Amino acid sequence: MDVKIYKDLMGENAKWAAETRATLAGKRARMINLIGSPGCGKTLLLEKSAERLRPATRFAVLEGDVETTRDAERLASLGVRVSQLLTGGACHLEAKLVHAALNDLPLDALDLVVVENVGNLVCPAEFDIGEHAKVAVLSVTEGEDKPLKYPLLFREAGALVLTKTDLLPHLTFDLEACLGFVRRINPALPVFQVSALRGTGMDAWVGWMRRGG
Ligand SMILES: Nc1nc2c(ncn2[C@@H]2O[C@H](COP(=O)(O)OP(=O)(O)O)[C@@H](O)[C@H]2O)c(=O)[nH]1
Ligand SMILES: [Mg+2]
Repeated sequence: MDVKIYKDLMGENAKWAAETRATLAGKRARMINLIGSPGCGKTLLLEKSAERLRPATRFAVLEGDVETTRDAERLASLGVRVSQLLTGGACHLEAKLVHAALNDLPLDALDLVVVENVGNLVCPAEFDIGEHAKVAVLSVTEGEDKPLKYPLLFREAGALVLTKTDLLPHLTFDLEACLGFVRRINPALPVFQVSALRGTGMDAWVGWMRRGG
């Protein structure tokens, strides 16, 4: 009797993530993977980081989205080298797609590759794309309890960027409670409190980016 085989998709993903790690191993370039909810400020953070990274840090962006090239166009208009990765419905970037886009980059001429993952606090945290570090991006408008409710991302991350801090005076967001929840899940996680809009906290964050996680 024939036996049906169902392929382990995560296993396939792990294989491509390993390929990417092998590609990056011999290079100077580091790769970081920005993960956060839709609208938490990932693209504005990148736009404002780009101004500070240049010209000392040579970088490229891989923009993950379900549909549309809007975010990539925002960055391209600033002169940033950017490729758009469209998942066609999937809620996260898979390692195979990232690997293909990475291979088309001039890696020898880059110090940093930044991936903006599909806006989602859950799925992208489960998928290794061969990055050096995942970065959790959480805006203060989302509520202080999100690290407790979505712990995997905060456990997996190498840094947390807490965005839109300029809005704190208008919100009931409990900053100390949020930081306490984060420490409970990942005590050593570096936290960068930033307002990309106002520029607050950007220098410390961009310093971390330069080191590449
Ligand atoms: N007040 C404020 N708004 C911000 C800040 N960063 C992003 N936004 C706004 O939040 C919305 C979503 O930003 P975007 O970068 O597109 O988020 P993404 O979906 O995570 O890429 C936009 O209206 C931004 O102008 C910030 O630091 N302060
Ligand atoms: Mg975006």
